Amino acid sequence: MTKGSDLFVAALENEGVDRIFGVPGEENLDVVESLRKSRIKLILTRHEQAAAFMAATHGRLTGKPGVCISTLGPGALNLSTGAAYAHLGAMPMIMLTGQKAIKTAKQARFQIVDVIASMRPLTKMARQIISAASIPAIVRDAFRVAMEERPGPVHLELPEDVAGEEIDDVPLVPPHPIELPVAPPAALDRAAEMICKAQRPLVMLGAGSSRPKLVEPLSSFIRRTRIPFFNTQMGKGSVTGGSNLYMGTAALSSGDYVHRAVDHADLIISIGHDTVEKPPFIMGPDGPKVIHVGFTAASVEQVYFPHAEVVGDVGPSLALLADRIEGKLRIDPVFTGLRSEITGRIRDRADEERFPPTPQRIVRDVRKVMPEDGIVCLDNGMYKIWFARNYRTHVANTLLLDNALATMGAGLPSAMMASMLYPKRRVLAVCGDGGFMMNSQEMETAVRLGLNLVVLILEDSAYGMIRWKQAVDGFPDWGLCFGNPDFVKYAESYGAIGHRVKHTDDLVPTMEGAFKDTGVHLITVPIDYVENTRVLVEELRGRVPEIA
Ligand SMILES: Cc1ncc(C[n+]2csc(CCOP(=O)(O)OP(=O)(O)O)c2C)c(N)n1
Ligand SMILES: [Mg+2]
Repeated sequence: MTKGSDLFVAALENEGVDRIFGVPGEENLDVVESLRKSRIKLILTRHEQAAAFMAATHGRLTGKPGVCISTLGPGALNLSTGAAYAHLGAMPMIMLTGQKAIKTAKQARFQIVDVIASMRPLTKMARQIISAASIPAIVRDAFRVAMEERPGPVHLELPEDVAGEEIDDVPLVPPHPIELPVAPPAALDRAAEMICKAQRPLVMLGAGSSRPKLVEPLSSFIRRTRIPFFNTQMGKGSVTGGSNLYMGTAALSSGDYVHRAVDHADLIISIGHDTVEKPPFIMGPDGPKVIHVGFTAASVEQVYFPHAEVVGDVGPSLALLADRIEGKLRIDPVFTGLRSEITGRIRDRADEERFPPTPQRIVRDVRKVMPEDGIVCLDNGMYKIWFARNYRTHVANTLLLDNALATMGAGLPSAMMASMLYPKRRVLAVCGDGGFMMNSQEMETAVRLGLNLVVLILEDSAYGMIRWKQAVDGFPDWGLCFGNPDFVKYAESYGAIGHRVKHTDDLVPTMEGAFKDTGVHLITVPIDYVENTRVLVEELRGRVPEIA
Protein backbone atom coordinates (compact mmCIF):
# COMPACT_ATOMS: atom_id res chain seq x y z
CA MET A 1 0.00 0.00 0.00
CA THR A 2 1.10 3.56 -0.60
CA LYS A 3 -0.31 7.01 -0.07
CA GLY A 4 -1.03 9.63 -2.76
CA SER A 5 1.52 12.11 -1.44
CA ASP A 6 4.23 9.41 -1.16
CA LEU A 7 3.54 8.48 -4.75
CA PHE A 8 3.72 12.12 -5.80
CA VAL A 9 7.06 12.67 -4.09
CA ALA A 10 8.41 9.39 -5.49
CA ALA A 11 7.32 10.58 -8.94
CA LEU A 12 9.29 13.81 -8.38
CA GLU A 13 12.36 11.81 -7.35
CA ASN A 14 11.86 9.73 -10.48
CA GLU A 15 12.28 12.97 -12.46
CA GLY A 16 15.53 13.81 -10.65
CA VAL A 17 14.06 16.63 -8.54
CA ASP A 18 16.30 17.55 -5.62
CA ARG A 19 14.66 20.70 -4.25
CA ILE A 20 11.18 22.14 -3.99
CA PHE A 21 10.58 25.80 -3.15
CA GLY A 22 7.62 27.37 -1.46
CA VAL A 23 5.25 27.98 1.39
CA PRO A 24 3.10 24.98 2.35
CA GLY A 25 -0.38 25.27 3.80
CA GLU A 26 -2.40 22.78 5.79
CA GLU A 27 -3.67 21.16 2.57
CA ASN A 28 -0.05 20.25 1.71
CA LEU A 29 0.80 18.56 5.00
CA ASP A 30 0.72 15.02 3.60
CA VAL A 31 3.13 16.15 0.90
CA VAL A 32 5.36 17.84 3.49
CA GLU A 33 5.48 14.57 5.46
CA SER A 34 6.32 12.62 2.30
CA LEU A 35 9.06 15.15 1.52
CA ARG A 36 10.50 14.70 5.01
CA LYS A 37 11.05 11.03 4.25
CA SER A 38 12.50 11.68 0.78
CA ARG A 39 15.81 12.86 -0.70
CA ILE A 40 14.16 16.12 -1.82
CA LYS A 41 14.93 19.28 0.15
CA LEU A 42 12.05 21.57 1.04
CA ILE A 43 13.26 25.15 0.72
CA LEU A 44 10.94 27.56 2.46
CA THR A 45 10.64 31.01 0.98
CA ARG A 46 8.99 34.07 2.50
CA HIS A 47 6.60 34.57 -0.41
CA GLU A 48 5.31 32.12 -3.02
CA GLN A 49 6.17 34.53 -5.82
CA ALA A 50 9.87 34.20 -5.02
CA ALA A 51 9.54 30.40 -4.93
CA ALA A 52 8.10 30.45 -8.45
CA PHE A 53 10.83 32.79 -9.71
CA MET A 54 13.44 30.45 -8.25
CA ALA A 55 11.85 27.32 -9.72
CA ALA A 56 11.52 29.00 -13.12
CA THR A 57 15.17 30.05 -13.03
CA HIS A 58 16.12 26.45 -12.26
CA GLY A 59 14.34 25.49 -15.48
CA ARG A 60 15.92 28.30 -17.42
CA LEU A 61 19.46 27.44 -16.36
CA THR A 62 19.31 23.64 -16.49
CA GLY A 63 16.51 22.83 -18.96
CA LYS A 64 14.94 20.71 -16.19
CA PRO A 65 11.82 21.99 -14.48
CA GLY A 66 12.19 23.61 -11.10
CA VAL A 67 9.39 22.72 -8.68
CA CYS A 68 7.47 25.00 -6.33
CA ILE A 69 4.69 24.34 -3.87
CA SER A 70 1.93 26.39 -2.30
CA THR A 71 -1.35 26.00 -0.54
CA LEU A 72 -4.72 26.57 -2.21
CA GLY A 73 -6.36 29.99 -2.89
CA PRO A 74 -4.12 32.75 -1.56
CA GLY A 75 -0.85 30.82 -1.84
CA ALA A 76 -1.66 29.53 -5.30
CA LEU A 77 -2.58 33.01 -6.51
CA ASN A 78 0.75 34.29 -5.20
CA LEU A 79 2.41 31.89 -7.67
CA SER A 80 0.64 33.45 -10.62
CA THR A 81 3.22 36.14 -11.48
CA GLY A 82 5.89 33.45 -11.40
CA ALA A 83 3.73 31.30 -13.67
CA ALA A 84 3.47 34.13 -16.17
CA TYR A 85 7.22 34.75 -15.87
CA ALA A 86 7.95 31.13 -16.78
CA HIS A 87 5.23 31.04 -19.45
CA LEU A 88 6.40 34.10 -21.33
CA GLY A 89 10.06 33.37 -20.66
CA ALA A 90 9.77 29.70 -21.83
CA MET A 91 11.17 28.34 -18.58
CA PRO A 92 10.19 24.78 -17.59
CA MET A 93 8.59 24.68 -14.15
CA ILE A 94 6.13 22.56 -12.15
CA MET A 95 3.80 24.24 -9.66
CA LEU A 96 2.10 22.02 -7.11
CA THR A 97 -0.77 23.55 -5.18
CA GLY A 98 -2.98 22.05 -2.49
CA GLN A 99 -6.74 22.05 -2.43
CA LYS A 100 -9.51 21.14 -0.01
CA ALA A 101 -10.80 17.61 -0.24
CA ILE A 102 -12.86 17.03 -3.38
CA LYS A 103 -14.98 14.14 -2.14
CA THR A 104 -16.30 16.02 0.89
CA ALA A 105 -16.73 19.73 1.62
CA LYS A 106 -16.36 20.02 5.38
CA GLN A 107 -15.35 23.68 5.23
CA ALA A 108 -17.89 24.62 2.57
CA ARG A 109 -16.23 27.15 0.24
CA PHE A 110 -13.69 28.52 2.71
CA GLN A 111 -10.54 29.65 0.79
CA ILE A 112 -11.69 28.05 -2.41
CA VAL A 113 -11.04 29.80 -5.67
CA ASP A 114 -10.84 28.11 -9.05
CA VAL A 115 -7.06 27.92 -9.17
CA ILE A 116 -7.02 25.67 -12.24
CA ALA A 117 -9.01 28.25 -14.18
CA SER A 118 -6.74 31.06 -13.02
CA MET A 119 -3.62 29.10 -14.00
CA ARG A 120 -4.85 27.95 -17.39
CA PRO A 121 -3.90 31.08 -19.35
CA LEU A 122 -0.57 31.30 -17.49
CA THR A 123 0.63 27.74 -18.09
CA LYS A 124 1.05 25.08 -20.78
CA MET A 125 -1.18 22.75 -18.77
CA ALA A 126 -3.18 23.02 -15.53
CA ARG A 127 -4.74 19.87 -14.05
CA GLN A 128 -6.41 18.72 -10.92
CA ILE A 129 -5.39 15.24 -9.75
CA ILE A 130 -8.51 13.33 -8.86
CA SER A 131 -7.13 9.92 -7.92
CA ALA A 132 -3.89 8.72 -6.39
CA ALA A 133 -3.57 5.96 -9.00
CA SER A 134 -3.18 8.54 -11.77
CA ILE A 135 -0.26 10.34 -10.09
CA PRO A 136 2.69 8.57 -11.80
CA ALA A 137 1.29 9.17 -15.28
CA ILE A 138 0.21 12.76 -14.59
CA VAL A 139 3.54 13.75 -13.05
CA ARG A 140 5.49 12.21 -15.95
CA ASP A 141 3.25 13.99 -18.43
CA ALA A 142 3.64 17.28 -16.55
CA PHE A 143 7.43 17.10 -16.79
CA ARG A 144 7.27 16.14 -20.46
CA VAL A 145 4.98 19.05 -21.27
CA ALA A 146 7.02 21.53 -19.19
CA MET A 147 10.30 20.52 -20.87
CA GLU A 148 9.33 20.04 -24.47
CA GLU A 149 9.65 22.95 -26.86
CA ARG A 150 8.46 25.57 -26.29
CA PRO A 151 9.15 24.97 -22.55
CA GLY A 152 7.03 26.52 -19.83
CA PRO A 153 5.13 26.02 -16.59
CA VAL A 154 2.70 23.25 -15.68
CA HIS A 155 0.31 23.46 -12.75
CA LEU A 156 -0.88 20.44 -10.77
CA GLU A 157 -3.48 20.69 -8.04
CA LEU A 158 -3.40 17.92 -5.45
CA PRO A 159 -6.48 17.93 -3.20
CA GLU A 160 -5.80 16.84 0.36
CA ASP A 161 -7.98 13.72 0.24
CA VAL A 162 -6.17 12.51 -2.89
CA ALA A 163 -2.83 13.26 -1.20
CA GLY A 164 -3.92 11.15 1.79
CA GLU A 165 -5.54 8.35 -0.25
CA GLU A 166 -4.13 4.86 0.46
CA ILE A 167 -3.90 2.67 -2.63
CA ASP A 168 -2.03 -0.37 -3.91
CA ASP A 169 1.39 0.50 -5.27
CA VAL A 170 1.36 1.94 -8.80
CA PRO A 171 4.56 1.75 -10.85
CA LEU A 172 6.28 5.04 -11.77
CA VAL A 173 6.73 5.93 -15.43
CA PRO A 174 10.45 6.05 -16.24
CA PRO A 175 11.54 9.15 -18.19
CA HIS A 176 13.51 8.72 -21.40
CA PRO A 177 15.30 11.14 -23.73
CA ILE A 178 13.29 12.54 -26.63
CA GLU A 179 15.06 13.74 -29.76
CA LEU A 180 13.29 16.33 -31.82
CA PRO A 181 12.94 16.10 -35.57
CA VAL A 182 15.55 18.01 -37.58
CA ALA A 183 14.53 20.55 -40.24
CA PRO A 184 13.74 18.87 -43.58
CA PRO A 185 16.24 19.10 -46.49
CA ALA A 186 13.89 21.26 -48.59
CA ALA A 187 13.77 23.95 -45.89
CA LEU A 188 17.55 23.81 -45.40
CA ASP A 189 18.20 24.03 -49.17
CA ARG A 190 15.88 27.01 -49.51
CA ALA A 191 17.50 28.82 -46.58
CA ALA A 192 21.01 28.02 -47.85
CA GLU A 193 20.15 29.43 -51.27
CA MET A 194 18.80 32.65 -49.75
CA ILE A 195 21.90 33.04 -47.57
CA CYS A 196 24.32 32.41 -50.46
CA LYS A 197 22.47 34.90 -52.66
CA ALA A 198 22.45 37.59 -49.99
CA GLN A 199 25.14 40.26 -50.09
CA ARG A 200 25.02 41.26 -46.46
CA PRO A 201 23.64 38.48 -44.21
CA LEU A 202 23.47 39.04 -40.47
CA VAL A 203 22.53 36.57 -37.72
CA MET A 204 20.23 37.49 -34.84
CA LEU A 205 20.24 35.30 -31.73
CA GLY A 206 16.95 35.44 -29.86
CA ALA A 207 15.68 34.18 -26.52
CA GLY A 208 15.38 30.56 -27.73
CA SER A 209 19.09 30.47 -28.50
CA SER A 210 19.81 30.67 -24.77
CA ARG A 211 18.55 27.13 -24.18
CA PRO A 212 21.31 25.35 -22.26
CA LYS A 213 21.72 22.65 -24.93
CA LEU A 214 22.43 25.17 -27.70
CA VAL A 215 25.67 26.57 -26.31
CA GLU A 216 27.95 24.45 -28.48
CA PRO A 217 25.93 24.22 -31.73
CA LEU A 218 25.40 27.99 -31.93
CA SER A 219 29.02 28.83 -31.33
CA SER A 220 29.99 26.26 -33.93
CA PHE A 221 27.54 27.74 -36.49
CA ILE A 222 29.02 31.22 -36.06
CA ARG A 223 32.58 29.87 -36.12
CA ARG A 224 31.97 27.91 -39.32
CA THR A 225 30.02 30.51 -41.27
CA ARG A 226 31.72 33.69 -39.95
CA ILE A 227 28.44 35.61 -40.32
CA PRO A 228 28.35 38.70 -38.06
CA PHE A 229 25.71 38.49 -35.37
CA PHE A 230 23.78 40.54 -32.88
CA ASN A 231 21.41 39.39 -30.18
CA THR A 232 18.19 40.20 -28.48
CA GLN A 233 18.26 40.92 -24.76
CA MET A 234 17.43 37.32 -23.85
CA GLY A 235 19.73 35.88 -26.50
CA LYS A 236 22.72 37.53 -24.89
CA GLY A 237 25.73 35.36 -24.35
CA SER A 238 24.57 32.42 -26.38
CA VAL A 239 27.73 32.41 -28.51
CA THR A 240 30.68 31.54 -26.33
CA GLY A 241 34.13 32.99 -26.72
CA GLY A 242 35.12 36.62 -27.33
CA SER A 243 33.88 36.54 -30.87
CA ASN A 244 34.98 39.36 -33.16
CA LEU A 245 31.72 39.01 -35.06
CA TYR A 246 29.49 40.39 -32.28
CA MET A 247 27.75 43.55 -33.49
CA GLY A 248 25.85 44.41 -30.32
CA THR A 249 22.63 43.77 -28.43
CA ALA A 250 19.29 45.23 -29.45
CA ALA A 251 18.00 46.68 -26.17
CA LEU A 252 15.74 49.13 -28.02
CA SER A 253 13.53 48.32 -31.00
CA SER A 254 15.06 50.80 -33.42
CA GLY A 255 17.42 53.75 -33.69
CA ASP A 256 20.24 52.39 -31.52
CA TYR A 257 23.74 51.98 -32.89
CA VAL A 258 23.24 48.25 -33.36
CA HIS A 259 20.38 49.04 -35.73
CA ARG A 260 22.89 50.49 -38.17
CA ALA A 261 24.02 46.90 -38.70
CA VAL A 262 20.40 45.75 -39.02
CA ASP A 263 19.70 48.50 -41.56
CA HIS A 264 22.80 47.55 -43.51
CA ALA A 265 21.84 43.86 -43.74
CA ASP A 266 19.87 42.47 -46.67
CA LEU A 267 19.09 39.18 -44.89
CA ILE A 268 18.65 38.37 -41.22
CA ILE A 269 18.95 34.78 -40.06
CA SER A 270 16.89 34.96 -36.92
CA ILE A 271 17.77 32.06 -34.63
CA GLY A 272 15.44 31.25 -31.75
CA HIS A 273 13.59 34.55 -31.85
CA ASP A 274 10.56 34.51 -29.59
CA THR A 275 8.17 37.39 -30.13
CA VAL A 276 7.50 37.63 -26.40
CA GLU A 277 10.59 39.84 -26.39
CA LYS A 278 10.23 43.54 -27.00
CA PRO A 279 10.98 43.70 -30.77
CA PRO A 280 14.75 43.77 -31.37
CA PHE A 281 14.07 45.34 -34.76
CA ILE A 282 10.94 46.19 -36.65
CA MET A 283 10.30 44.36 -39.91
CA GLY A 284 8.78 46.42 -42.67
CA PRO A 285 8.05 45.94 -46.36
CA ASP A 286 11.40 47.45 -47.43
CA GLY A 287 13.66 46.00 -44.76
CA PRO A 288 15.92 42.96 -44.96
CA LYS A 289 14.51 39.53 -45.72
CA VAL A 290 14.22 37.27 -42.64
CA ILE A 291 14.78 33.52 -42.24
CA HIS A 292 13.39 32.16 -38.97
CA VAL A 293 15.31 29.26 -37.43
CA GLY A 294 13.50 27.79 -34.46
CA PHE A 295 12.29 24.75 -32.57
CA THR A 296 8.82 25.84 -33.56
CA ALA A 297 7.43 27.94 -36.38
CA ALA A 298 7.49 31.71 -36.07
CA SER A 299 4.43 33.42 -34.74
CA VAL A 300 3.35 36.02 -37.26
CA GLU A 301 3.21 39.55 -35.95
CA GLN A 302 2.88 43.01 -37.42
CA VAL A 303 6.59 43.48 -36.77
CA TYR A 304 7.82 39.91 -37.48
CA PHE A 305 6.75 37.93 -40.55
CA PRO A 306 9.69 35.84 -41.79
CA HIS A 307 10.05 35.02 -45.49
CA ALA A 308 11.34 31.48 -44.89
CA GLU A 309 11.63 29.09 -41.96
CA VAL A 310 13.92 26.34 -40.77
CA VAL A 311 11.87 24.55 -38.14
CA GLY A 312 13.27 21.67 -36.12
CA ASP A 313 15.83 20.86 -33.49
CA VAL A 314 17.96 23.99 -33.74
CA GLY A 315 21.40 22.51 -33.01
CA PRO A 316 21.48 19.73 -35.63
CA SER A 317 19.53 21.87 -38.12
CA LEU A 318 22.16 24.61 -37.89
CA ALA A 319 24.93 22.05 -38.41
CA LEU A 320 23.20 20.92 -41.64
CA LEU A 321 22.75 24.54 -42.71
CA ALA A 322 26.42 25.28 -42.05
CA ASP A 323 27.35 22.22 -44.19
CA ARG A 324 25.55 23.88 -47.07
CA ILE A 325 26.99 27.41 -46.75
CA GLU A 326 30.40 27.10 -45.07
CA GLY A 327 33.15 28.68 -47.19
CA LYS A 328 30.69 30.10 -49.72
CA LEU A 329 30.06 33.48 -48.09
CA ARG A 330 31.87 36.76 -48.47
CA ILE A 331 31.39 38.88 -45.39
CA ASP A 332 30.70 42.50 -46.23
CA PRO A 333 33.59 44.61 -44.87
CA VAL A 334 31.22 47.43 -43.87
CA PHE A 335 30.16 45.24 -40.92
CA THR A 336 33.73 45.32 -39.58
CA GLY A 337 33.77 49.12 -39.57
CA LEU A 338 30.31 49.29 -38.06
CA ARG A 339 31.32 46.86 -35.37
CA SER A 340 34.16 49.00 -34.08
CA GLU A 341 31.94 52.06 -34.14
CA ILE A 342 29.08 50.34 -32.28
CA THR A 343 31.31 48.81 -29.63
CA GLY A 344 33.16 52.13 -29.29
CA ARG A 345 29.87 53.98 -28.74
CA ILE A 346 28.80 51.73 -25.94
CA ARG A 347 32.04 52.43 -24.12
CA ASP A 348 31.18 56.17 -24.02
CA ARG A 349 31.33 57.65 -20.52
CA ALA A 350 32.19 54.31 -18.96
CA ASP A 351 35.28 55.90 -17.41
CA GLU A 352 33.59 58.97 -15.95
CA GLU A 353 34.49 59.72 -12.35
CA ARG A 354 31.42 61.73 -11.36
CA PHE A 355 29.37 60.77 -8.34
CA PRO A 356 26.69 59.42 -8.39
CA PRO A 357 28.08 57.18 -11.12
CA THR A 358 26.54 56.90 -14.58
CA PRO A 359 24.85 53.66 -15.66
CA GLN A 360 27.68 53.12 -18.18
CA ARG A 361 30.27 53.32 -15.41
CA ILE A 362 28.31 50.90 -13.20
CA VAL A 363 28.05 48.39 -16.04
CA ARG A 364 31.78 48.69 -16.70
CA ASP A 365 32.62 48.24 -13.03
CA VAL A 366 30.38 45.19 -12.72
CA ARG A 367 32.05 43.67 -15.79
CA LYS A 368 35.43 44.29 -14.14
CA VAL A 369 34.64 42.27 -11.04
CA MET A 370 32.69 39.50 -12.76
CA PRO A 371 34.78 36.67 -14.23
CA GLU A 372 33.66 35.40 -17.64
CA ASP A 373 31.49 32.73 -16.03
CA GLY A 374 30.09 35.05 -13.33
CA ILE A 375 26.30 35.41 -13.46
CA VAL A 376 24.53 38.76 -13.27
CA CYS A 377 20.79 38.57 -12.54
CA LEU A 378 18.80 41.69 -13.23
CA ASP A 379 15.55 42.85 -11.77
CA ASN A 380 13.48 45.18 -13.96
CA GLY A 381 14.14 48.87 -14.22
CA MET A 382 15.94 51.45 -16.27
CA TYR A 383 19.36 49.90 -15.73
CA LYS A 384 18.20 46.78 -17.64
CA ILE A 385 18.51 48.68 -20.92
CA TRP A 386 22.02 49.78 -19.99
CA PHE A 387 23.11 46.29 -18.99
CA ALA A 388 21.56 44.73 -22.10
CA ARG A 389 23.28 47.27 -24.34
CA ASN A 390 26.63 47.63 -22.64
CA TYR A 391 27.46 44.47 -20.70
CA ARG A 392 29.49 42.12 -22.87
CA THR A 393 28.88 38.43 -22.21
CA HIS A 394 31.23 35.66 -23.22
CA VAL A 395 29.47 32.67 -21.71
CA ALA A 396 25.85 31.62 -22.25
CA ASN A 397 23.32 32.56 -19.60
CA THR A 398 25.62 34.85 -17.68
CA LEU A 399 23.30 37.86 -17.91
CA LEU A 400 19.86 36.72 -16.77
CA LEU A 401 17.24 39.29 -17.55
CA ASP A 402 13.54 39.16 -18.22
CA ASN A 403 12.54 40.84 -21.46
CA ALA A 404 9.34 38.79 -21.68
CA LEU A 405 7.03 39.41 -18.71
CA ALA A 406 9.53 42.05 -17.62
CA THR A 407 8.31 41.80 -14.07
CA MET A 408 9.88 43.57 -11.14
CA GLY A 409 10.88 41.42 -8.16
CA ALA A 410 12.70 38.51 -9.88
CA GLY A 411 16.25 39.82 -9.54
CA LEU A 412 17.02 38.53 -6.05
CA PRO A 413 15.21 35.15 -6.34
CA SER A 414 16.78 34.38 -9.73
CA ALA A 415 20.23 35.20 -8.34
CA MET A 416 19.57 32.96 -5.33
CA MET A 417 18.76 30.08 -7.67
CA ALA A 418 21.88 30.73 -9.77
CA SER A 419 23.99 30.78 -6.61
CA MET A 420 22.48 27.47 -5.44
CA LEU A 421 23.11 25.80 -8.80
CA TYR A 422 26.63 27.20 -9.25
CA PRO A 423 28.09 27.73 -5.77
CA LYS A 424 31.60 28.19 -7.13
CA ARG A 425 30.73 30.98 -9.57
CA ARG A 426 30.29 34.65 -8.65
CA VAL A 427 26.62 35.62 -8.69
CA LEU A 428 25.43 39.22 -8.56
CA ALA A 429 21.83 40.44 -8.36
CA VAL A 430 21.39 43.96 -9.75
CA CYS A 431 18.16 45.59 -8.58
CA GLY A 432 16.55 48.99 -8.56
CA ASP A 433 15.39 50.33 -5.22
CA GLY A 434 11.83 49.66 -6.44
CA GLY A 435 12.24 46.09 -7.69
CA PHE A 436 14.43 44.96 -4.80
CA MET A 437 11.74 45.90 -2.29
CA MET A 438 9.20 43.71 -4.09
CA ASN A 439 10.92 40.55 -2.85
CA SER A 440 13.50 41.81 -0.37
CA GLN A 441 12.09 39.50 2.31
CA GLU A 442 14.01 36.71 0.57
CA MET A 443 17.20 38.12 2.06
CA GLU A 444 16.23 35.99 5.05
CA THR A 445 15.98 32.89 2.85
CA ALA A 446 19.36 33.64 1.26
CA VAL A 447 21.01 34.06 4.67
CA ARG A 448 19.29 30.95 6.07
CA LEU A 449 20.49 28.89 3.11
CA GLY A 450 24.03 30.13 3.63
CA LEU A 451 24.30 31.37 0.03
CA ASN A 452 27.26 33.32 -1.28
CA LEU A 453 25.66 36.19 -3.11
CA VAL A 454 26.11 39.90 -3.72
CA VAL A 455 23.13 42.19 -4.27
CA LEU A 456 23.77 45.56 -5.86
CA ILE A 457 21.03 48.13 -5.36
CA LEU A 458 20.90 51.15 -7.65
CA GLU A 459 19.27 53.90 -5.64
CA ASP A 460 17.40 56.76 -7.26
CA SER A 461 14.50 56.81 -4.77
CA ALA A 462 12.10 56.42 -7.68
CA TYR A 463 10.48 54.12 -10.17
CA GLY A 464 13.15 55.49 -12.46
CA MET A 465 12.14 53.81 -15.68
CA ILE A 466 8.59 55.11 -15.50
CA ARG A 467 9.88 58.52 -14.50
CA TRP A 468 12.08 58.46 -17.61
CA LYS A 469 9.18 57.45 -19.87
CA GLN A 470 7.11 60.21 -18.28
CA ALA A 471 9.80 62.72 -19.26
CA VAL A 472 10.19 61.25 -22.77
CA ASP A 473 6.45 61.59 -23.31
CA GLY A 474 6.58 65.22 -22.23
CA PHE A 475 4.66 64.84 -18.95
CA PRO A 476 5.72 66.83 -15.88
CA ASP A 477 7.90 64.99 -13.33
CA TRP A 478 5.23 63.89 -10.84
CA GLY A 479 4.24 61.04 -8.58
CA LEU A 480 7.02 58.49 -9.07
CA CYS A 481 9.47 59.13 -6.21
CA PHE A 482 9.58 57.35 -2.87
CA GLY A 483 11.75 57.04 0.22
CA ASN A 484 13.96 54.06 1.02
CA PRO A 485 14.95 52.24 4.16
CA ASP A 486 18.57 52.52 5.18
CA PHE A 487 19.66 49.58 3.03
CA VAL A 488 22.83 48.91 5.04
CA LYS A 489 20.87 48.55 8.27
CA TYR A 490 18.16 46.65 6.42
CA ALA A 491 20.74 44.09 5.22
CA GLU A 492 22.21 43.82 8.69
CA SER A 493 18.82 43.17 10.21
CA TYR A 494 18.67 39.99 8.11
CA GLY A 495 22.15 38.92 9.13
CA ALA A 496 23.60 39.98 5.77
CA ILE A 497 26.49 42.40 5.34
CA GLY A 498 25.62 45.90 4.09
CA HIS A 499 27.85 48.39 2.26
CA ARG A 500 27.19 51.92 1.02
CA VAL A 501 29.29 53.23 -1.87
CA LYS A 502 30.11 56.92 -1.35
CA HIS A 503 32.70 57.50 -4.07
CA THR A 504 32.60 56.21 -7.60
CA ASP A 505 36.06 54.71 -7.26
CA ASP A 506 34.89 52.62 -4.30
CA LEU A 507 32.41 50.56 -6.31
CA VAL A 508 34.91 48.05 -7.73
CA PRO A 509 36.80 47.45 -4.45
CA THR A 510 33.52 47.14 -2.53
CA MET A 511 32.16 44.51 -4.92
CA GLU A 512 35.53 42.74 -5.04
CA GLY A 513 35.70 42.63 -1.23
CA ALA A 514 32.14 41.30 -1.00
CA PHE A 515 32.90 38.51 -3.47
CA LYS A 516 36.12 37.58 -1.69
CA ASP A 517 34.15 37.19 1.53
CA THR A 518 31.41 34.58 1.95
CA GLY A 519 27.72 35.08 2.76
CA VAL A 520 25.10 37.51 1.54
CA HIS A 521 26.30 41.05 0.85
CA LEU A 522 24.17 44.01 -0.09
CA ILE A 523 25.82 47.04 -1.71
CA THR A 524 23.86 50.20 -2.28
CA VAL A 525 25.03 52.85 -4.73
CA PRO A 526 23.21 55.94 -5.99
CA ILE A 527 22.86 56.18 -9.77
CA ASP A 528 22.84 59.23 -12.02
CA TYR A 529 20.05 58.74 -14.53
CA VAL A 530 20.68 61.97 -16.46
CA GLU A 531 22.26 59.70 -19.06
CA ASN A 532 18.90 58.10 -19.84
CA THR A 533 17.64 61.09 -21.68
CA ARG A 534 21.02 62.33 -22.90
CA VAL A 535 21.91 59.07 -24.63
CA LEU A 536 18.77 57.03 -25.12
CA VAL A 537 16.70 59.91 -26.44
CA GLU A 538 18.73 62.90 -27.57
CA GLU A 539 21.85 61.23 -28.86
CA LEU A 540 20.07 58.39 -30.59
CA ARG A 541 17.39 60.58 -32.12
CA GLY A 542 19.70 63.32 -33.28
CA ARG A 543 23.13 62.03 -33.89
CA VAL A 544 22.92 58.66 -35.53
CA PRO A 545 24.03 59.42 -39.07
CA GLU A 546 22.59 57.56 -42.03
CA ILE A 547 24.60 54.73 -43.53
CA ALA A 548 26.47 56.03 -46.59
C1 LIG B 1 5.61 43.93 -10.99
C2 LIG B 1 5.77 45.14 -11.84
N1 LIG B 1 5.17 46.29 -11.50
C3 LIG B 1 5.33 47.40 -12.26
C4 LIG B 1 6.10 47.36 -13.38
C5 LIG B 1 6.28 48.61 -14.24
N2 LIG B 1 7.65 49.10 -14.08
C6 LIG B 1 8.64 48.78 -14.93
S1 LIG B 1 10.12 49.41 -14.49
C7 LIG B 1 9.45 50.16 -13.14
C8 LIG B 1 10.31 50.98 -12.22
C9 LIG B 1 11.42 50.20 -11.63
O1 LIG B 1 11.94 50.94 -10.55
P1 LIG B 1 13.28 50.50 -9.85
O2 LIG B 1 13.23 49.07 -9.54
O3 LIG B 1 13.59 51.43 -8.75
O4 LIG B 1 14.34 50.66 -11.04
P2 LIG B 1 14.79 52.04 -11.74
O5 LIG B 1 14.06 52.11 -13.04
O6 LIG B 1 14.47 53.15 -10.80
O7 LIG B 1 16.27 51.88 -11.91
C10 LIG B 1 8.08 49.90 -13.04
C11 LIG B 1 7.20 50.44 -11.97
C12 LIG B 1 6.71 46.12 -13.72
N3 LIG B 1 7.45 45.96 -14.82
N4 LIG B 1 6.54 45.05 -12.92
MG1 LIG C 1 14.67 53.19 -8.71
